[in-house]
Amino acid sequence: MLESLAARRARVARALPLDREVVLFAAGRPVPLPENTDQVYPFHAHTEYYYLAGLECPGAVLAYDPLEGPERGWKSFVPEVTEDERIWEGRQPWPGAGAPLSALEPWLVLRGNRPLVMLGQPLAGLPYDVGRTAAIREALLHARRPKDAEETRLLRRAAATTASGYAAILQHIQPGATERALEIELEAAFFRGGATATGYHTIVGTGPNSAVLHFPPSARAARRGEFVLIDAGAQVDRYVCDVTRTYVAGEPSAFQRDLHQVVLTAEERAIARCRPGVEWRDVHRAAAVDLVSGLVAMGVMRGDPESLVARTAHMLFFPHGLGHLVGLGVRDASGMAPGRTRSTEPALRNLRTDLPLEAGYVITVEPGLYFIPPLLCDPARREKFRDAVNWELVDRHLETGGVRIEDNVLITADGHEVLTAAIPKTL
Ligand SMILES: [Mn+2]
Repeated sequence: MLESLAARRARVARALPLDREVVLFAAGRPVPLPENTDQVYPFHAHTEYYYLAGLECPGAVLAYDPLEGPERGWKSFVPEVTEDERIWEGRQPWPGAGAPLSALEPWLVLRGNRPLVMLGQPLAGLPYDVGRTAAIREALLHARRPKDAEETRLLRRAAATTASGYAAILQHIQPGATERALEIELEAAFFRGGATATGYHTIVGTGPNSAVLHFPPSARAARRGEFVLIDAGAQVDRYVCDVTRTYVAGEPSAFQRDLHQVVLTAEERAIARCRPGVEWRDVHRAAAVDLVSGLVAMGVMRGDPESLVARTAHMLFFPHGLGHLVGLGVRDASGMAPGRTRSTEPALRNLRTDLPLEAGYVITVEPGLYFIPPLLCDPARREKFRDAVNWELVDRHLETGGVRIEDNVLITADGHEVLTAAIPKTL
């Protein structure tokens, strides 16, 4: 076992508020496709298992007994490789991975009268303590937030690979390029650059599609002068970057340049605010004010930016949160600080990430401004924000699409480091 994994297990064991419970972390099993095709969805060991076991092993279980202590209390169980698996998949036993899975039951029987905490993908037919499991899961989520040296190393590799993809795509951003063709070029470069997978489903949106927050690439071709928004990242050994850049196919208009610059300025100012101790909700709110100030300067919105944000008017053009934690998966250990519930402040009610930043966190910073017809053509919103928006100007730009710029930021002891700084973001 990697030294770093042993250290990680001991650190996590100390962070979990355990008494005499027994804890299992189960990897889960492959999920067959609905038809009888002999195929399964790509196997992905449950994050709670993978983080502590480092194995992409179907059916495996990691167990922890707190009465035996943070160093000695861990035991790994892996299924024995079947003859069918050797024949059809060429699978070999996992070297040094642990005891056969059949030894799990006797291990549990020895500890039979103690509460069971079931993390990862629950094992079928094994009753567990639901309340204790929820509490321990929240503590584990929090303990996973600061990235250790090995995780940071993998994230730097994912960032370099992601940068190689974005470098390769630039020459292809031309009028006539389809969203699908751009996706293919980008992902091919990710894989050539060492990616083991894409981090998530690549988003490529041209023209009005650039305002669709999770747009799956289509056969639509970029027309001259349209926005091209790409949100994609490479994955290296389960560690993921999440990057967005917005380009124009051909020459940008003055309006597009202004919109892009407003988002870029808000993004850079938000990154500058990232350091330990800062509340993420405050970084989000300040970015919303920066975005609204830019829209006021462009004549799209009217009024005092602070009060417009307090009235939630920014959500007409910036309807999502400023970012989320990223690392072991695209929304790694995101969410609330322990014990915190959603803010009741109207401008912050949709924030799903609400915690103070700490050294070791890796967080996306991704402001955006979009012309989203379902939001902007809604009569109730038009009435509520009648005075806050130049609706005539908005109507002329309903097909414009949107701009988002996203980087991944490592919080350091005294500030931050942008892991994805090598990817150019000027128009
Ligand atoms: Mn993101």
